[in-house]
Amino acid sequence: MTAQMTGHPAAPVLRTRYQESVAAYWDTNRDDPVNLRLGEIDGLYHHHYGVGDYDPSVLAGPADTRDQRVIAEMHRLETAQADLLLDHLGDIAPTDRLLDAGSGRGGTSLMAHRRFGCEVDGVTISEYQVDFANRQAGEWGVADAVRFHFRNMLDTGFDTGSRRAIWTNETTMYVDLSELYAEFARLLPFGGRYVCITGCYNDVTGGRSKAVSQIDEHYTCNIHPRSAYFRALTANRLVPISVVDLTTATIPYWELRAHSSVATGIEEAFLTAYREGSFHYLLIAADRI
Ligand code: GPP
Ligand code: MG
Repeated sequence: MTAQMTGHPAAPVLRTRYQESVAAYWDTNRDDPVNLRLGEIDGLYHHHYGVGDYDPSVLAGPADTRDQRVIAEMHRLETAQADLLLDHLGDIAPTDRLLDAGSGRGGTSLMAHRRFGCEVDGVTISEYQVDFANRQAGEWGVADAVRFHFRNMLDTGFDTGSRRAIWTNETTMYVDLSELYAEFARLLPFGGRYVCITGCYNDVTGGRSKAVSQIDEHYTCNIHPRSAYFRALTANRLVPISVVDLTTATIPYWELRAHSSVATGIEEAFLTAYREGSFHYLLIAADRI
Protein backbone atom coordinates (compact mmCIF):
# COMPACT_ATOMS: atom_id res chain seq x y z
CA MET A 1 0.00 0.00 0.00
CA THR A 2 1.45 3.39 -0.87
CA ALA A 3 1.71 6.30 1.51
CA GLN A 4 -0.77 8.19 -0.67
CA MET A 5 -3.45 5.49 -0.38
CA THR A 6 -3.32 5.49 3.41
CA GLY A 7 -3.10 9.25 3.74
CA HIS A 8 0.00 8.67 5.82
CA PRO A 9 3.17 10.68 5.39
CA ALA A 10 6.10 8.94 3.79
CA ALA A 11 8.20 9.10 7.00
CA PRO A 12 9.18 5.72 8.42
CA VAL A 13 7.03 4.46 11.28
CA LEU A 14 10.04 3.70 13.46
CA ARG A 15 12.25 6.75 13.68
CA THR A 16 14.84 5.90 16.30
CA ARG A 17 16.84 2.98 17.63
CA TYR A 18 14.86 3.22 20.84
CA GLN A 19 11.55 2.91 18.95
CA GLU A 20 12.98 -0.08 17.10
CA SER A 21 13.81 -1.74 20.41
CA VAL A 22 10.32 -1.06 21.77
CA ALA A 23 8.74 -2.50 18.62
CA ALA A 24 11.00 -5.54 18.87
CA TYR A 25 9.97 -6.06 22.48
CA TRP A 26 6.24 -6.13 21.64
CA ASP A 27 6.73 -8.02 18.38
CA THR A 28 8.46 -10.87 20.17
CA ASN A 29 6.29 -10.85 23.31
CA ARG A 30 3.89 -13.43 21.85
CA ASP A 31 3.84 -16.11 24.49
CA ASP A 32 2.54 -14.11 27.45
CA PRO A 33 -0.03 -16.14 29.37
CA VAL A 34 -0.52 -13.16 31.71
CA ASN A 35 -2.31 -11.49 28.80
CA LEU A 36 -3.36 -14.35 26.51
CA ARG A 37 -5.08 -16.51 29.12
CA LEU A 38 -7.09 -13.53 30.32
CA GLY A 39 -8.05 -12.45 26.80
CA GLU A 40 -9.19 -15.94 25.84
CA ILE A 41 -12.02 -15.62 28.36
CA ASP A 42 -14.09 -13.26 26.21
CA GLY A 43 -11.93 -12.05 23.31
CA LEU A 44 -10.87 -8.78 24.96
CA TYR A 45 -7.07 -8.84 25.00
CA HIS A 46 -5.71 -6.13 27.28
CA HIS A 47 -2.27 -4.66 27.81
CA HIS A 48 -2.96 -2.79 30.99
CA TYR A 49 -3.56 -3.50 34.66
CA GLY A 50 -6.66 -3.72 36.81
CA VAL A 51 -8.59 -1.59 39.29
CA GLY A 52 -10.97 -2.45 42.09
CA ASP A 53 -11.17 -4.97 44.92
CA TYR A 54 -11.00 -8.63 44.04
CA ASP A 55 -13.50 -11.13 45.35
CA PRO A 56 -11.58 -13.04 48.05
CA SER A 57 -13.68 -16.17 47.43
CA VAL A 58 -11.65 -16.79 44.24
CA LEU A 59 -8.71 -17.76 46.47
CA ALA A 60 -10.76 -19.73 48.97
CA GLY A 61 -12.56 -22.23 46.72
CA PRO A 62 -11.46 -25.67 45.42
CA ALA A 63 -7.73 -25.83 44.68
CA ASP A 64 -8.02 -27.52 41.28
CA THR A 65 -10.05 -24.64 39.82
CA ARG A 66 -8.48 -21.82 41.85
CA ASP A 67 -6.09 -20.61 39.19
CA GLN A 68 -8.80 -20.28 36.57
CA ARG A 69 -10.91 -18.28 39.04
CA VAL A 70 -7.97 -15.99 39.81
CA ILE A 71 -7.31 -15.41 36.12
CA ALA A 72 -10.98 -14.63 35.45
CA GLU A 73 -10.96 -12.18 38.35
CA MET A 74 -7.80 -10.44 37.09
CA HIS A 75 -9.48 -10.11 33.71
CA ARG A 76 -12.58 -8.61 35.30
CA LEU A 77 -10.42 -5.98 37.03
CA GLU A 78 -8.55 -5.14 33.80
CA THR A 79 -11.84 -4.73 31.94
CA ALA A 80 -13.07 -2.51 34.80
CA GLN A 81 -9.98 -0.34 34.28
CA ALA A 82 -10.83 0.13 30.59
CA ASP A 83 -14.45 0.87 31.45
CA LEU A 84 -13.28 3.57 33.86
CA LEU A 85 -11.15 5.10 31.13
CA LEU A 86 -14.10 5.10 28.70
CA ASP A 87 -16.32 6.70 31.39
CA HIS A 88 -14.09 9.78 31.12
CA LEU A 89 -14.36 10.22 27.35
CA GLY A 90 -17.57 12.25 27.71
CA ASP A 91 -20.49 12.11 25.30
CA ILE A 92 -19.47 10.19 22.21
CA ALA A 93 -21.86 9.92 19.24
CA PRO A 94 -21.89 7.03 16.75
CA THR A 95 -20.65 9.51 14.13
CA ASP A 96 -17.55 10.46 16.16
CA ARG A 97 -14.09 9.04 15.55
CA LEU A 98 -11.76 7.94 18.32
CA LEU A 99 -8.06 7.16 18.52
CA ASP A 100 -6.45 4.52 20.74
CA ALA A 101 -2.80 5.58 20.90
CA GLY A 102 -0.74 2.50 21.61
CA SER A 103 -3.54 0.03 21.01
CA GLY A 104 -1.84 -3.24 21.95
CA ARG A 105 -3.97 -6.27 21.13
CA GLY A 106 -7.04 -4.06 20.82
CA GLY A 107 -9.14 -4.69 23.93
CA THR A 108 -9.91 -1.07 24.85
CA SER A 109 -10.77 -0.14 21.24
CA LEU A 110 -13.26 -3.00 20.95
CA MET A 111 -14.86 -1.96 24.22
CA ALA A 112 -15.12 1.64 23.01
CA HIS A 113 -16.87 0.56 19.82
CA ARG A 114 -19.19 -1.71 21.77
CA ARG A 115 -20.12 1.16 24.09
CA PHE A 116 -20.37 4.09 21.65
CA GLY A 117 -21.00 2.44 18.28
CA CYS A 118 -18.48 4.73 16.61
CA GLU A 119 -15.36 4.20 14.53
CA VAL A 120 -12.13 3.62 16.38
CA ASP A 121 -8.60 3.61 15.01
CA GLY A 122 -5.78 2.08 17.00
CA VAL A 123 -2.12 2.68 16.31
CA THR A 124 0.86 0.67 17.50
CA ILE A 125 4.46 0.29 16.39
CA SER A 126 4.25 -3.50 16.79
CA GLU A 127 3.21 -5.16 13.52
CA TYR A 128 2.43 -8.31 15.46
CA GLN A 129 -0.04 -6.37 17.61
CA VAL A 130 -1.61 -4.72 14.54
CA ASP A 131 -2.29 -8.14 12.99
CA PHE A 132 -3.51 -9.65 16.24
CA ALA A 133 -5.90 -6.77 16.96
CA ASN A 134 -7.26 -6.65 13.40
CA ARG A 135 -7.93 -10.38 13.61
CA GLN A 136 -9.87 -9.79 16.83
CA ALA A 137 -11.90 -7.01 15.18
CA GLY A 138 -12.70 -9.50 12.40
CA GLU A 139 -13.80 -12.13 14.89
CA TRP A 140 -16.02 -9.58 16.58
CA GLY A 141 -17.51 -8.72 13.17
CA VAL A 142 -16.54 -5.04 13.51
CA ALA A 143 -13.54 -4.80 11.17
CA ASP A 144 -15.31 -2.09 9.16
CA ALA A 145 -15.44 0.18 12.24
CA VAL A 146 -12.45 -0.77 14.41
CA ARG A 147 -9.14 -0.68 12.56
CA PHE A 148 -5.60 -1.10 13.76
CA HIS A 149 -2.66 0.49 11.97
CA PHE A 150 1.10 0.16 11.99
CA ARG A 151 1.70 3.81 12.78
CA ASN A 152 3.58 5.90 15.28
CA MET A 153 1.45 7.79 17.80
CA LEU A 154 3.88 10.69 17.59
CA ASP A 155 3.05 11.10 13.90
CA THR A 156 -0.22 9.33 13.13
CA GLY A 157 -0.93 10.77 9.69
CA PHE A 158 -4.64 11.15 10.57
CA ASP A 159 -6.38 14.36 9.57
CA THR A 160 -6.15 17.48 11.71
CA GLY A 161 -9.17 17.84 14.02
CA SER A 162 -10.49 14.43 13.02
CA ARG A 163 -10.84 12.88 16.52
CA ARG A 164 -13.58 13.59 19.05
CA ALA A 165 -11.45 11.85 21.69
CA ILE A 166 -8.10 10.14 22.13
CA TRP A 167 -6.79 7.91 24.89
CA THR A 168 -3.53 6.36 25.97
CA ASN A 169 -3.94 3.32 28.19
CA GLU A 170 -0.52 2.81 29.78
CA THR A 171 1.50 3.75 26.72
CA THR A 172 2.91 7.23 27.44
CA MET A 173 6.01 5.82 29.17
CA TYR A 174 7.32 4.96 25.71
CA VAL A 175 7.36 8.47 24.28
CA ASP A 176 8.33 12.09 24.73
CA LEU A 177 5.22 13.74 26.17
CA SER A 178 5.77 17.07 24.43
CA GLU A 179 5.88 15.41 21.03
CA LEU A 180 2.89 13.22 21.88
CA TYR A 181 0.65 16.01 23.08
CA ALA A 182 1.57 18.25 20.16
CA GLU A 183 0.25 15.50 17.88
CA PHE A 184 -2.90 15.02 20.00
CA ALA A 185 -3.55 18.79 20.03
CA ARG A 186 -3.43 18.65 16.24
CA LEU A 187 -5.82 15.68 16.00
CA LEU A 188 -8.41 17.01 18.47
CA PRO A 189 -10.77 19.86 17.65
CA PHE A 190 -11.53 22.56 20.22
CA GLY A 191 -13.43 20.81 23.04
CA GLY A 192 -12.08 17.37 22.16
CA ARG A 193 -11.20 15.08 25.07
CA TYR A 194 -8.00 13.25 25.93
CA VAL A 195 -7.88 10.53 28.61
CA CYS A 196 -4.67 9.04 29.95
CA ILE A 197 -4.13 6.20 32.38
CA THR A 198 -0.51 5.89 33.35
CA GLY A 199 2.02 5.01 35.98
CA CYS A 200 4.20 7.97 36.91
CA TYR A 201 6.82 8.54 39.53
CA ASN A 202 6.35 10.91 42.41
CA ASP A 203 8.17 14.25 42.27
CA VAL A 204 7.55 14.65 45.99
CA THR A 205 9.54 11.57 47.01
CA GLY A 206 12.30 12.57 44.63
CA GLY A 207 13.76 10.88 41.57
CA ARG A 208 13.28 7.44 40.10
CA SER A 209 13.16 4.86 42.88
CA LYS A 210 14.77 1.46 42.57
CA ALA A 211 11.36 -0.20 42.16
CA VAL A 212 10.41 2.25 39.37
CA SER A 213 13.73 1.54 37.64
CA GLN A 214 12.96 -2.18 37.79
CA ILE A 215 9.63 -1.55 36.04
CA ASP A 216 11.37 0.50 33.33
CA GLU A 217 13.89 -2.26 32.80
CA HIS A 218 11.22 -4.96 32.65
CA TYR A 219 9.15 -3.25 29.91
CA THR A 220 11.90 -1.30 28.06
CA CYS A 221 10.10 1.91 29.02
CA ASN A 222 10.91 5.26 30.59
CA ILE A 223 8.40 6.21 33.28
CA HIS A 224 7.88 9.96 33.54
CA PRO A 225 7.47 12.03 36.69
CA ARG A 226 3.97 13.22 37.53
CA SER A 227 4.98 16.83 36.83
CA ALA A 228 5.95 16.03 33.23
CA TYR A 229 2.33 15.18 32.35
CA PHE A 230 0.85 18.47 33.51
CA ARG A 231 3.66 20.51 32.00
CA ALA A 232 3.29 18.85 28.59
CA LEU A 233 -0.51 18.95 28.64
CA THR A 234 -0.64 22.65 29.49
CA ALA A 235 1.99 23.49 26.88
CA ASN A 236 -0.20 21.83 24.25
CA ARG A 237 -3.60 23.38 24.97
CA LEU A 238 -4.81 20.31 26.86
CA VAL A 239 -6.48 21.39 30.10
CA PRO A 240 -7.11 18.76 32.80
CA ILE A 241 -10.69 18.42 34.00
CA SER A 242 -10.25 15.25 36.13
CA VAL A 243 -7.25 13.75 37.87
CA VAL A 244 -7.94 10.49 39.66
CA ASP A 245 -5.30 8.81 41.78
CA LEU A 246 -5.95 5.10 41.17
CA THR A 247 -2.99 3.90 43.23
CA THR A 248 -5.06 2.46 46.08
CA ALA A 249 -7.52 0.95 43.61
CA THR A 250 -4.85 -0.95 41.67
CA ILE A 251 -2.97 -2.52 44.60
CA PRO A 252 -5.47 -5.42 45.03
CA TYR A 253 -4.97 -6.36 41.38
CA TRP A 254 -1.22 -6.71 41.96
CA GLU A 255 -1.77 -8.69 45.17
CA LEU A 256 -4.06 -11.09 43.34
CA ARG A 257 -1.72 -11.31 40.34
CA ALA A 258 1.15 -12.24 42.67
CA HIS A 259 -0.94 -15.28 43.70
CA SER A 260 -1.62 -16.40 40.14
CA SER A 261 0.16 -18.92 37.94
CA VAL A 262 0.65 -16.18 35.31
CA ALA A 263 2.69 -13.86 37.56
CA THR A 264 5.71 -12.57 35.63
CA GLY A 265 8.04 -11.53 38.46
CA ILE A 266 7.34 -7.79 38.20
CA GLU A 267 4.56 -7.89 40.80
CA GLU A 268 6.76 -7.10 43.82
CA ALA A 269 8.27 -4.03 42.09
CA PHE A 270 4.78 -2.59 41.50
CA LEU A 271 3.65 -3.39 45.03
CA THR A 272 6.79 -1.86 46.54
CA ALA A 273 6.64 1.27 44.36
CA TYR A 274 2.96 1.90 45.11
CA ARG A 275 3.20 1.14 48.81
CA GLU A 276 6.31 3.26 49.41
CA GLY A 277 4.71 6.17 47.54
CA SER A 278 7.38 6.53 44.86
CA PHE A 279 4.92 5.74 42.07
CA HIS A 280 1.28 6.52 41.29
CA TYR A 281 -1.33 5.00 39.02
CA LEU A 282 -3.11 8.03 37.59
CA LEU A 283 -6.04 8.85 35.34
CA ILE A 284 -6.00 12.28 33.73
CA ALA A 285 -8.81 13.61 31.54
CA ALA A 286 -8.15 16.84 29.65
CA ASP A 287 -9.98 19.06 27.17
CA ARG A 288 -8.44 20.60 24.10
CA ILE A 289 -8.88 24.36 24.13
C1 GPP B 1 1.68 -3.23 29.61
O1 GPP B 1 0.75 -4.05 30.15
C2 GPP B 1 2.20 -2.23 30.52
C3 GPP B 1 3.11 -1.35 30.04
C4 GPP B 1 3.49 -1.33 28.68
C5 GPP B 1 3.89 -0.33 30.60
C6 GPP B 1 4.14 -0.17 32.02
C7 GPP B 1 2.97 0.42 32.68
C8 GPP B 1 3.05 1.20 33.74
C9 GPP B 1 1.81 1.66 34.42
C10 GPP B 1 4.34 1.63 34.28
P1 GPP B 1 0.85 -5.60 29.86
O2 GPP B 1 -0.50 -6.15 30.11
O3 GPP B 1 1.44 -5.87 28.53
O4 GPP B 1 1.86 -6.07 30.97
P2 GPP B 1 1.96 -7.58 31.54
O5 GPP B 1 2.38 -8.43 30.40
O6 GPP B 1 2.98 -7.49 32.64
O7 GPP B 1 0.59 -7.93 32.05
MG1 MG C 1 -1.22 -7.62 31.25
